[in-house]
Amino acid sequence: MSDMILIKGGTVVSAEGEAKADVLVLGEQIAEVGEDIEAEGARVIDASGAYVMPGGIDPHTHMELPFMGTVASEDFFTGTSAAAAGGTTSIIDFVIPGPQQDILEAYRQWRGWAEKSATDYGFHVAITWWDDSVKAAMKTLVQEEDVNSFKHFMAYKNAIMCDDETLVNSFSTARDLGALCTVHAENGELVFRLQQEIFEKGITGPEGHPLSRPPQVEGEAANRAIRIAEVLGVPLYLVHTSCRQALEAVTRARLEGQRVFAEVLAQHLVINDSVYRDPDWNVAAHHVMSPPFRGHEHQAALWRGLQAGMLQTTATDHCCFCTDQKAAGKDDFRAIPNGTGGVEDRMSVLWHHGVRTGKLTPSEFVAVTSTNTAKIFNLHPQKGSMQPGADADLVIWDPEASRTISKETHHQNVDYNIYEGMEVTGVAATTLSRGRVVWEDGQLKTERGTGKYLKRAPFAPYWAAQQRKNALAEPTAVDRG
Ligand code: URQ
Ligand code: ZN
Ligand code: ZN
Repeated sequence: MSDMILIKGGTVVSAEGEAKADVLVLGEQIAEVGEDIEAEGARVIDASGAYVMPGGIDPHTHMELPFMGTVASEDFFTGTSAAAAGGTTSIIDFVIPGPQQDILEAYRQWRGWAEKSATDYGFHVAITWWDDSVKAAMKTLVQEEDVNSFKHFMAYKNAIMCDDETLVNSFSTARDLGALCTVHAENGELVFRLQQEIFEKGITGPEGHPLSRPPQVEGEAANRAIRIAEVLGVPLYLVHTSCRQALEAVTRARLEGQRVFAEVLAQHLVINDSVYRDPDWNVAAHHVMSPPFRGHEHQAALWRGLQAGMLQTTATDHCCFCTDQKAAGKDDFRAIPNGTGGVEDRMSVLWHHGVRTGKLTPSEFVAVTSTNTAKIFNLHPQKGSMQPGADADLVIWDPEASRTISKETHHQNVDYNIYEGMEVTGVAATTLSRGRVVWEDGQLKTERGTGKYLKRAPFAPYWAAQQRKNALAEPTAVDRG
């Protein structure tokens, strides 16, 4: 394989804008972006009529996650390969230690599993319990393992849920280390109570799932996490924001000057809660994820939030459980493993429903699928950038090609697709991962183990210091006038 690739005749799109330009890739990096580049001996890829963009970064996946008594069906090789087929070239997955499990041991476990990845990957590490050893482990992770974000599940009581004491301890430790705190915002106590009440009423099927997790439950937790972060002076990132109430909490905080970021999942934008009323139990169960799919009012709010920059990133929360795994909850919706897939489809779904409807420009598409994530998680400009010197994680995007999403043709290791039958225009024609062609002509060319661990340095101390200063501002003098 040539280690010099010249992508000719395309329109280069970055988060800053777009222009007709060629792109020269040397080895693993972008060497040059400009007009009429010549490079003798290079493999030439014709990109006329196509966009050349940074590969997608999915900041929220769960490959081979042990969860709710089973293990997610997609592993790091199949998952990163499927991602590449859809134009996504990096993922940030989650290390999720069990209650009382040694954090560093869990981290090493996940690093081992991820060695089979075909494209680059990083990790957020979940803080699921607390004592001094956890505090010490957080320091080791930031300073020796280049992890700069920690995850907190405010739901999943009696499993991985964090109470407020753990949140406060972890948030303040993260602040002192220059790390970003991320949260799954749902009030786990309320979910637990509502699940019991709904089940006792005789509602045992998947339709009970959204009833037990109404938007208020997410809004409360989002607001609580935001206010805890405000008092402690630490930047915060909300994963899978799914409803108006959580978005309003984020918007309020951002307008008050707080450093709060929020992610939206492609599936929450385009699939609504009617899926839980599907007469086929399996189809309804396939959509059991948390937070659940919502009504149109929420979807419209999420699109507006994305357009307005209140939601900065898009993700998938790719966490696949096959039909027979979902069947564990046949008689009790509380036992249906929570999770849906879509790592392969995010880019096409967002292009089709976002760019082609005029909600997003191509540059905004790049921002919300790649560059913003790279910036928020300190991967920029190595990732999410078209600058010389950046990793050549690129997608040659055919904006006019169409495909019908289906389990019959997808590359994800799961026996259904939540977007089944959706026709999308805008597809990844060719994908490069650090200069290697991993997807072209409808064929995957990924290799097991070629992905590299993404080191993410901590943030500059002023990030948190500024917020702390704001939070603890000196009281102003009494106005006696
Ligand atoms: O809550 C999550 O992000 C995980 C563990 C996956 N499942 C889900 O329903 N979102
Ligand atoms: Zn979650
Ligand atoms: Zn998740």
